Amino acid sequence: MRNVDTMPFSRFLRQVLGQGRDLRMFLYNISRQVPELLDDIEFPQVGQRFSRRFVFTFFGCAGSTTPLHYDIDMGQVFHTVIRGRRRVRLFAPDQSRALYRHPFTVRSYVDLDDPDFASWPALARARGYEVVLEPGQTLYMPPGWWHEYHYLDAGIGVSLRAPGATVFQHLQGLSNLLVLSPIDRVANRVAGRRWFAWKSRRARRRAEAHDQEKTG
Ligand SMILES: O=C(O)CCC(=O)C(=O)O
Repeated sequence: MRNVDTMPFSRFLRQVLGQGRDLRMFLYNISRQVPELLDDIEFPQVGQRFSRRFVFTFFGCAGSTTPLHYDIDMGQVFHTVIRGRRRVRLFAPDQSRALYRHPFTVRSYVDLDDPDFASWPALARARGYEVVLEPGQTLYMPPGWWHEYHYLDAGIGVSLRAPGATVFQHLQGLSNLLVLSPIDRVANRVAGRRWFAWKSRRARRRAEAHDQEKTG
């Protein structure tokens, strides 16, 4: 999440889209940064209360990957590709243990391209979907759905967000943002690698327990 360079937006676009420089920008909120662009967006009438305050855009060169996670606020997301194809892998929330979710986070660190089933045996049982999105296509991601994006071309995407569909999802989002994530941030600062290793071990134990429950 750290800033690696600072430059005018136009130069960023030229370098990433034109010259293939390996720079990425995620969660660039155009409502805050370039609010006039909101006039170019037609919010679809599909019965959702779309946020106009959080309209996130995503930029990356060919080969960029947004690692496997689900959105911390448990919102509903409509992701539209503006430019470039991207491959998306999706898993339902009930796959969290098979994906070895790290506690206190919404992240998984399994490698889906080169899965190491000796280290992550439960991963063999994970069931998901894979789709290639073309420019102009929109993917709906319900709250808590895991997603990994891989840019097949240099590209731009934009995500419209609506609140979670149930009270439970709202509460989960608040708890993620106000309780779990701050604990994780502090523990990262204090214990760094040891904290990461503890989360990995805990994720493994949960996956094993889940496997045992399944196999009786
Ligand atoms: O386009 C990307 O790189 C990631 C998109 C994403 O994670 C989202 O819309 O929530």
